[in-house]
Amino acid sequence: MADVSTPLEDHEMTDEAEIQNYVKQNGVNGISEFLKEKLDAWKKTEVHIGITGDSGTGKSSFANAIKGLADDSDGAAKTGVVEVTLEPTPFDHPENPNIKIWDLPGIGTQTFPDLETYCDKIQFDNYHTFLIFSGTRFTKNDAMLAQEIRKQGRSFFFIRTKIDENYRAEKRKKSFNEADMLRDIRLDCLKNLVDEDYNPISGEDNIFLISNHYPRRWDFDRLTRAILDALPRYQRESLTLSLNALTSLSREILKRKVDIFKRRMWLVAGASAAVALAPIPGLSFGVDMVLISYEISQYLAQIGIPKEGSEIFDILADTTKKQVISLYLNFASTAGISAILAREAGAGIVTEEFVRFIPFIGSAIASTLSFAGTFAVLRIALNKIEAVALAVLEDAAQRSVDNLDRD
Ligand SMILES: Nc1nc2c(ncn2[C@@H]2O[C@H](COP(=O)(O)OP(=O)(O)O)[C@@H](O)[C@H]2O)c(=O)[nH]1
Ligand SMILES: [Mg+2]
Repeated sequence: MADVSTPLEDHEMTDEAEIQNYVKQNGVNGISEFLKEKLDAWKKTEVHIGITGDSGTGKSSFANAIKGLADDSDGAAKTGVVEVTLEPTPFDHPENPNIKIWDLPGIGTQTFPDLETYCDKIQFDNYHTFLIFSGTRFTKNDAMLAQEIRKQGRSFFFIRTKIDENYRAEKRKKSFNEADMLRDIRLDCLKNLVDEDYNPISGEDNIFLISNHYPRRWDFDRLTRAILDALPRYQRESLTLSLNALTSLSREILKRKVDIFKRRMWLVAGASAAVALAPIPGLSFGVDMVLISYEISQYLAQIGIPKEGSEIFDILADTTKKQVISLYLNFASTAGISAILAREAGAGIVTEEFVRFIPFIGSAIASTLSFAGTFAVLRIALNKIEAVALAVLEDAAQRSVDNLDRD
């Protein structure tokens, strides 16, 4: 496994600073390749998340849920099988093999006589963050483990699963109040999470009450965001783009995806302008159309616009379906994209807006029509795709069958 303890400074250096350095040393020679490499960085970044907890607490189910997989779909982890994990075992992400959620042995397992043996086995350094699972309440062991993780300078979260079961049981009572129920569960969870001096190990906010079967409810979305926030930058981007916003119907995740694409737009524009390709018909300047199409195809795929004929597409309202179809028509082919670019160029692309990038990649690139044109077409594409994605989310929310409240 790769060492995940690479110095954070590397990860946190801004693209701007890095590219400025590159241009200082090499001029704009090879800048296109350099920028493209940066664009692909998220795909090559490994993310390692360790999940620990006893058998039956919902670890496998969670690994499926966060990837947006049904328990019985291809590539999903087996759930409901009583197995004692003795070796860290990865649940792979079906689309992004670099995202690894690790099924770690539970600390309560007989084979680990003490914490030290357990820690030797786990090797905390190999993970970016830890999720400690319980289906009931946390134990002294969980508390010790969290302290050890903290000592190793890693973050952890406590996850209490199966909230739907509590909900179902409690709902039958006349005095039922959901907020009270959640508060009681939370307080109960906190009880054992204290150190030897009875100081709390975790704040209430670090306990997440979730249901793997109803990820649109309770803390599932908040947990997903908390995990993202605990990761270094490239890992965060990689996991963000690999998540399915529809799983938790999360506008927040959707927005985060869009923001990542917005922030890198100028890298694409830079790489596109750096290659002096023959102009496309109707345009007075050259762009790297292959790169532009590729980037827009990433928007469509990673933001999660459903394909025609897919299960999600079928539940959409007719107006949304039309929007989706027109998106693919306009943005999934170089012909469609060229047409938009030509139209924009006709409307008079302004380059002044982009002088702010001159300090980073120089005016030879940032003040060209190629740069501005690429930027303009990407911005149009992303705005449209975001708007349609919101409509899809809206439809999915309305049509989502939540049978929890039916009976
Ligand atoms: N009601 C409910 N059942 C769950 C939840 N998470 C997991 N389960 C069920 O609990 C059982 C054990 O889950 P599994 O994911 O295999 O647990 P693991 O042993 O920790 O990997 C399975 O039957 C799951 O369907 C949940 O949030 N709610
Ligand atoms: Mg399992």
